[in-house]
Amino acid sequence: MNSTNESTNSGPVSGLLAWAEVQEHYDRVRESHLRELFADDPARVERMTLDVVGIHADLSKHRIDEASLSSLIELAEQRDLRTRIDEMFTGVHINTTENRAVLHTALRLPRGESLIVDGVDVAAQVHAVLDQMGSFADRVRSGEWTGSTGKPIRAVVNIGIGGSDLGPVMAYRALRHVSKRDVQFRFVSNIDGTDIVESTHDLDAAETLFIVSSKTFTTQETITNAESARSWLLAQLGSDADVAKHFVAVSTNADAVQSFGIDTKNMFGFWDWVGGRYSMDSAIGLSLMLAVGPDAFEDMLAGFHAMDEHFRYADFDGNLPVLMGLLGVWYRDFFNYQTQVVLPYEQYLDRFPAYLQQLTMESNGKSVTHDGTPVGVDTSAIWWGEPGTNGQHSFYQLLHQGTSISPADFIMFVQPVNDIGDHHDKLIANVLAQANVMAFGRNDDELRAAGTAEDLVEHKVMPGDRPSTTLMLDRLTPYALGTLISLYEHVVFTQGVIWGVDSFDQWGVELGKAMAGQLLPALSADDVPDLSGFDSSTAHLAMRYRQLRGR
Ligand code: G6Q
Repeated sequence: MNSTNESTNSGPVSGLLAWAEVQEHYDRVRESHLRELFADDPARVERMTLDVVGIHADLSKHRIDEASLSSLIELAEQRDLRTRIDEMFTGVHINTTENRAVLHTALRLPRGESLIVDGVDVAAQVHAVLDQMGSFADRVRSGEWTGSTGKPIRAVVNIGIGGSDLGPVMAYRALRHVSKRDVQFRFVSNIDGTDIVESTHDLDAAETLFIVSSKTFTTQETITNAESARSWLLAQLGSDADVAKHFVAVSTNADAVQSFGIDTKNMFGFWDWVGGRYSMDSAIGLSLMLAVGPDAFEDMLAGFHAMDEHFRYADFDGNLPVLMGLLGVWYRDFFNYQTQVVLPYEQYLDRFPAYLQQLTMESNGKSVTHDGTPVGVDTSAIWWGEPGTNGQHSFYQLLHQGTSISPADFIMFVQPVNDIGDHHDKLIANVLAQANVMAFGRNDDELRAAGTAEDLVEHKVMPGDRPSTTLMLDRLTPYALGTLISLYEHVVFTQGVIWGVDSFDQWGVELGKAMAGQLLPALSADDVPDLSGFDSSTAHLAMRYRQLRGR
């Protein structure tokens, strides 16, 4: 093997000496069931539990021992993770294919701190926009800002997609319990006309504010939805209505905002060093701030920042994002587990798995390293999930007895937001039970001892040895939410560094967009289009569509 001890983040990770050592540990540890790992090490839970900025993280139910975990940490050292972290936090252009800094951590620097990047104090810029957002949010929330007829705003509709939608809608849903309940919040993303129609059909335009959220302000879905929103508004309020009272923009593209007809004084800016999927705590979170208010938004930023500091400075052996990131590599590349499931036992986090799907898979669903050579090992797992306990009545069967193994992240809160009856104790009993059964299962001897009919024993065997992390937090506050999101951002970062990929580009989504752009005129043209440039299947489907639409 072409092994080297040198620190490097380019080229295949499998060439590192530490990779071979991790492989050796895997060959050993794979033979031990979690039952044995627990039996052999009475101090295991204590040793493998971390308390990090309000998150009590139990990593003991992982198929790993001390020596193998140390080899993974050595891998991170050899991949120079520490330097890469410093580079991210200080504004080095680590998004190499787009030649950009990656500074979402600057979005949550405390007021008064400064961070000079390329000669500019980006922290001061961030706080200037936060102040602009805060005073706008106060005006809307107090009723001082009114629509064109003088009515206060009772509905806020965020129009955006991908990174300009998933974060805001996830966080809004997570923090509904601290939101302004007399204002409705809606999120429109899909180009499917149903989305904008269903999101506006019961609203009074005179009381509605649209936030058009788009970093580029060129995204087809968002601009199309924004145009339809404007038509809907004018249809209700008359063509001479003051549209500026009902539309604000969040963007980096002032020219495009202006040409859409939105007053740039009602535009909230951010910067090219904020990636879409890392932008929910920038001005892209304006809808969230309108919902929860500037103070709660600031609390959330403080949570983000606390986790940032932990990630930046904690030793790797006590660094939660690093350890969770390395465990992901361990399972993906050595155990060959292909998916990772996220199971929040908190209804308010119902969109958290969807949010994480973009964060993880758009970041690390890559096949080449920074220098364009093949990664050579498997990269991002497929992430998925649903809130508990709903999933227990559907796909958990596969988690427990299926032939594919999905490591799970269980997320739970000690204090219920809605403390009614014994709902919460029942919820917690379920999450603890599921993690227990995944790890330890039931073997045939135990089933027989419990009197199970012989012909059902094999059906009821629960193999166990299915790993999970349990994250226990006190209560779902804005601060706690910030820590959780930041945790996963840095898990993704850690894994991207190990694999040597650019976690901040997304070239894989471009070709489909370009192809849709080429097909659109062919679908709507009056004359029979020339589809000879397309494959016969696409051409056939396009022609059938035209025919059935009477074209
Ligand atoms: C995120 C991606 C992508 C992006 C959307 C919306 O990292 O780049 O999901 O956020 O395509 O882009 P705009 O904000 O430019 O409309």
